[in-house]
Amino acid sequence: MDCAACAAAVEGKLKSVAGVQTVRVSFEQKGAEVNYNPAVASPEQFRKAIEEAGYRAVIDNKGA
Ligand SMILES: [Cu+2]
Repeated sequence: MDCAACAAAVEGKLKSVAGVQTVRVSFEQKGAEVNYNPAVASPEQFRKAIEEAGYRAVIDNKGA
C-alpha cells in the first residue's frame, strides 16, 4: 500500500465487511484502524477483505 488511492481501496473494502463501524486507513503508516462489532466481524475477515483488494495484511490486535 503506497499511495492514497490504495488506502481508499482498502478502506472501501473494509467498510463493506458486515459489523464494521469505522475505518481509518493510513498509507503513511501502512496501517488501518478498524472499529467493529466483535459479535459480527473478526480480524480474519478484515485480512481477507484486504487481500481481495490486492494487498497483504498483518493483523495487530493492539486495540483489543
Ligand atoms: Cu497506490
